[in-house]
Amino acid sequence: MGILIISPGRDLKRWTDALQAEDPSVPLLFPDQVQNPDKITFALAWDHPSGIFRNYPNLRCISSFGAGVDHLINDADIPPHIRFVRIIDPLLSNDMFEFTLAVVMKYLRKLSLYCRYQGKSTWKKHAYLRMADVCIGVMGTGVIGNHVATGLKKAGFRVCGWGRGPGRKTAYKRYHGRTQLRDFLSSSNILVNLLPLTSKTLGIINSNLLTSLPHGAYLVNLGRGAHVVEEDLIRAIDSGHVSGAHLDVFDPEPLPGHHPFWTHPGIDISPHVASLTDPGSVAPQVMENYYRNMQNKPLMNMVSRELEY
Ligand code: OXD
Repeated sequence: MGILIISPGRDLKRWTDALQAEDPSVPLLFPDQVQNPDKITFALAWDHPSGIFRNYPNLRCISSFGAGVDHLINDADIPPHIRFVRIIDPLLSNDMFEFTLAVVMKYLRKLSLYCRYQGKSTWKKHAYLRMADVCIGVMGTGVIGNHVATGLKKAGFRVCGWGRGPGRKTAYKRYHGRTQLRDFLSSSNILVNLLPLTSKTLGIINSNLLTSLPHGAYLVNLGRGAHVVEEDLIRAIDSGHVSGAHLDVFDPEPLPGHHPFWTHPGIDISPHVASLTDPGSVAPQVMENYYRNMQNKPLMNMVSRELEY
């Protein structure tokens, strides 16, 4: 009975406050407070210690703290009957849109360069790009990617998207499947990665993909660090084929202090902050899934363990 919460290193006060406000009668338990592991049927988890779920023989459902579930999919110790659910939240999608817009505008107007100039008291002007000069390619057109692509289109950009299957009708041109990937890439002056990390997308941003982009293209990685083959990205930027990258996600995180990305002049870094799950906004859906799991009802925002997202 109750929700088992596992997220080492995270300050969980806002989460426990939000869940308690939603339903004060539901006990919230951390692993060291669980007296009877047999009673745990529902967990909320992020970056859990591998193998920890073996301690809860009656666990039936694990909710991710966020949109991504690669941390759950990649734990081979979690038995196949345990269902995974993820967070789908309009605030999470819109925060991702706002962050993407900020990064794209920073790139067009060369703001990173001026920040570097400020450090050296340098007064030097450069030509800039306009919205009309670029087409943004959004790779991954699920709930978040579709919201980002639609928002960028509404803001006045030319936008195209790429996803696994044909999918629904969209406000932007959407490519799908491996056969249309090259056409999508050749249209993308700015490539925004919002794919889930799966066995099929691991290392997808490699030299093959990067050379298919138009000369001078810019990469924005908001998916997962492991989507990128790091040496291939550095080589593509050093050769001038890719003009630079904004990276928000890394493998591992935090990005180690000695990593070449930190000092590369073509790379801007943010610490996995593009879109942070808001506990108050998502507590109702976590609680709803807790009730549904207790009553053996169909869950909200179920993950396909076969598709891995
Ligand atoms: C998520 C994330 O998956 O924060 O929600 O990366």
